[in-house]
Amino acid sequence: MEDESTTAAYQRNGFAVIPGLFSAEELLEIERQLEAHLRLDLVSAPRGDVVFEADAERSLRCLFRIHERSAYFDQLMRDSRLIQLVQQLFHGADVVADGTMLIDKAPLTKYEFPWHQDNAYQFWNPPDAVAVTLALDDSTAESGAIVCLAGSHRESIRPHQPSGVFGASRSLVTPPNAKDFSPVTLALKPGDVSLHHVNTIHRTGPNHTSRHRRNLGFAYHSSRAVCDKVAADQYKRDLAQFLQTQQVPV
Ligand SMILES: O=C(O)CCC(=O)C(=O)O
Repeated sequence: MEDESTTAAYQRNGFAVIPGLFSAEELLEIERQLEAHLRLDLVSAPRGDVVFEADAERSLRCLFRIHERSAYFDQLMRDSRLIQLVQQLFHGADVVADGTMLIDKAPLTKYEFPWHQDNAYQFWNPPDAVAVTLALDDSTAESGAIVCLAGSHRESIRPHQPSGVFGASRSLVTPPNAKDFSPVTLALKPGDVSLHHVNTIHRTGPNHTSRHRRNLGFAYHSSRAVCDKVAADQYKRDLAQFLQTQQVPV
């Protein structure tokens, strides 16, 4: 695996793309496992872990903490290629795998995940943590790919507020100034993987295409990073309270 340039790109920009990390054959197996898992999990997952679209189709938007209910996806999160990749970003520190989620932007869905930094709700200190995204479909500017602001991972965490978008917990109070950073669309093909630093400012746009845009997301932190439990617990309480006041499509 050629990782020197991945690490360099990640350190410079706060994100990187690794094309073709998973083969077509592996993707077929992931799809098979996902289909079987969804059949069961969509009826039994805890209320906060599943978000549906509010339209007539009621298609799935997000499924969180899949690794807690699926041995297969727990293993996938620990795939040696993913762990090695992340370990290099952490300069050899041990990698702790935190979770697996699925984000499915259904055809022609208009919502955005507004600009945010993942550490606004993960609270790692130091911010040695990374989100890994495995594309199951084509992720393009038209289908709502992740857009990262190059170099923004060197920023500290900016003020955030509830995003108002189901599935996206927090967003920046003030959108970033377009002149400060270059936005880069992480275009992915099925089997490609992207990495973004937990402080990188990023968003996703609507899906203007007639096809699904599904991403499997994996979260990791380094053994050097400590979670601010007080902030994390407060965040969980705020989120639960916020969800109670909303008409969450279930
Ligand atoms: O994959 C997506 O659509 C959401 C990605 C995202 O915002 C995140 O990983 O924090």
